[in-house]
Amino acid sequence: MNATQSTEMSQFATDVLHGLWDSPKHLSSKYFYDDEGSRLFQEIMQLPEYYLTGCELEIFERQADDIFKAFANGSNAFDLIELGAGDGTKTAVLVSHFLEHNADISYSPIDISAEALDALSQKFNTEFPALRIETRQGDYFNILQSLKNGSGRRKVLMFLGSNIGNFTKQQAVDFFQHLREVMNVCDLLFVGFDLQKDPHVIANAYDDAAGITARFNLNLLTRINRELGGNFDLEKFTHYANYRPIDGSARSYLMSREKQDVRIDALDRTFLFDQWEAIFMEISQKYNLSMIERLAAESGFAIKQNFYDSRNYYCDSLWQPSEPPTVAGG
Ligand code: AVJ
Repeated sequence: MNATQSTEMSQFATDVLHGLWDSPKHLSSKYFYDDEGSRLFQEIMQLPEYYLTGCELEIFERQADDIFKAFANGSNAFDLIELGAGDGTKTAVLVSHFLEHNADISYSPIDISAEALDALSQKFNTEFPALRIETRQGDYFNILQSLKNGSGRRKVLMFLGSNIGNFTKQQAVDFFQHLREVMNVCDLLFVGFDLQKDPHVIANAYDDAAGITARFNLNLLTRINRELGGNFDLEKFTHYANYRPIDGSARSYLMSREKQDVRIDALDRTFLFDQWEAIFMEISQKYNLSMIERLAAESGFAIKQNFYDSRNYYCDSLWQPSEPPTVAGG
């Protein structure tokens, strides 16, 4: 085990301890993505109920030219930097269009998963042999800091796929303010937001008929069993998701079917569950336009252009810095 893994492990252990000792209990969805979790998320993206991926793909396929013009902003030379790039399938649609139009671009996908990045760079190297691509594995902010005065070229940062949905309001503002700090005034930020819509459509996206989302959530208990020596019995938990139209949040929980004790050796603790006690697992925030505008403004950005799919289910929002960054600590 290398240093990175052991720090990560203790952070995981600390977070699990805190989350299960807390009341109400919670675990963080950022730990969903081990190898099995990443595979299950790929399956989720193929589900008929999970409309998000198709919406963003439609936007990229139909509006690639408008997106290119907005990114280029008069100069077709820029560095594309993608946070949480995953398998890069959707981004490939944009990159392909940009290259066909003789864009002078480089592509830097950043992801926590080395495996995902390997697959991505193989795919991009085959499809786009002339593209300059530099994958970076690890935490967004450490890497971004190093990009700050990188090539001296204009940067277009991308945070796609409604990944922002997993952040609370405050986490989202903090995140975008951090990004603002490493951006120059001419750089751009492109963010994918899932929009508020018929609540049945949203509720079904997080409670699919095939039960893949349930397995995706339960997989975190399997990960705790494997990595922290837990003895969760998956049969004794069931997935529950709901959508609150009042604040636009979809939430998912694992419910304890019965009163039970769960032992986790690495934490040297036993956790008690009441019958039908919940573990809060994930928030997937849905936005409307005024929420997006407010979030941009509070983070030091102005909206340059919004791109919607044909059903108005989803919005890719292009932001430009509106003011000098507020430096943390004064
Ligand atoms: C990867 C955060 C965009 O919240 O829609 C999918 C994760 N969770 N099904 C989302 C997820 C349950 C997904 N994001």
